[in-house]
Amino acid sequence: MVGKAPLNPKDDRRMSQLLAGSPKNWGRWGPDDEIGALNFLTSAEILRGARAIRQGKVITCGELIGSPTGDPIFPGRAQPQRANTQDHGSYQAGKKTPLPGGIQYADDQITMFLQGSTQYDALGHVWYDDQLWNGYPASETIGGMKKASIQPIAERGVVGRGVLLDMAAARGKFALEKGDTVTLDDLLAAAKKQGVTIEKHDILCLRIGFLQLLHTQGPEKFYADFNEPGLIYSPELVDWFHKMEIPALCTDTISNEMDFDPENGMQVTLHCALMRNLGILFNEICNFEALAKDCHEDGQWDFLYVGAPLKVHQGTGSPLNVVAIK
Ligand code: UVW
Repeated sequence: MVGKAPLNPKDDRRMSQLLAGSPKNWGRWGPDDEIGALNFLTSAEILRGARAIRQGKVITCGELIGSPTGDPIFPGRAQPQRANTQDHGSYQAGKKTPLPGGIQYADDQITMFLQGSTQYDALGHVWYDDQLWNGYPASETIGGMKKASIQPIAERGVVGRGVLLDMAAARGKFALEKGDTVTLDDLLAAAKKQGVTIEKHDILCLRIGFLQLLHTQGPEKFYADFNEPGLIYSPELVDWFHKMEIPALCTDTISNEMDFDPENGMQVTLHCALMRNLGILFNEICNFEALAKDCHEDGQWDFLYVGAPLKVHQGTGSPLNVVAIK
């Protein structure tokens, strides 16, 4: 547990040591569960979310795929590549024959990482100690995720009451920048400032604003010393997510958290504490610009959140376009 002997930076079991006393939802929904905290989103919770529809507004929160200024992408992953395989030019060049009736059509294909745009991580996407969500062995990931893949989440769909907190605005900024941390106190203070109550089983959406800087700063500056601003690990934060039974954490950053913990230097600690241990769904690379603007204007920070990832067999994640309905 934290606060005991300092963690040795060369020790491969540091995450295990840090999270030794951290809460786990393993087994809570049986030995075969693959959707984790989405189990909290019962019919009653979906109806509670539907009660946030008060104006008939629909706002989508997906990032543009194939943006002319580059897509936000975790370092080491390639940009999505979309290319036409045929179009009007193919017919003009005589490479394609129109269909009977003189019909022509355009086709294209895309090569991208399943985590390469607005997306959900499958619960088995990140692990330590050779165990995934619910205790499945890490060997289940080899060649395709046999356990805790995105498919069961896609079959279920993700619907509930969403609440947006504009963490950048709460700090008087357009966007949080590298080095800016977000703690539990920051979350609660932002909610208070916005006049919104985070209720048990809410889908928590955080606007950090950082990804907008990719388009204004350019990729070189944006990716230099890559360490996104955002949530940082604390036992209190993890306990709060656990107690509030939060089904999903959604942000407009690539990792949903500060990549490297400022105290211990470990990477993606919250993927381990929240996703792997509590089964909380991670929705990353959202674009909350339009939603935040609308919430600032009308003062309504809750909405029905709808997310439908693709049913990718054995996928480690899936792109999706999140829909917020007010
Ligand atoms: C990793 O955590 C490695 O990736 P992502 O931020 O896409 O979940």
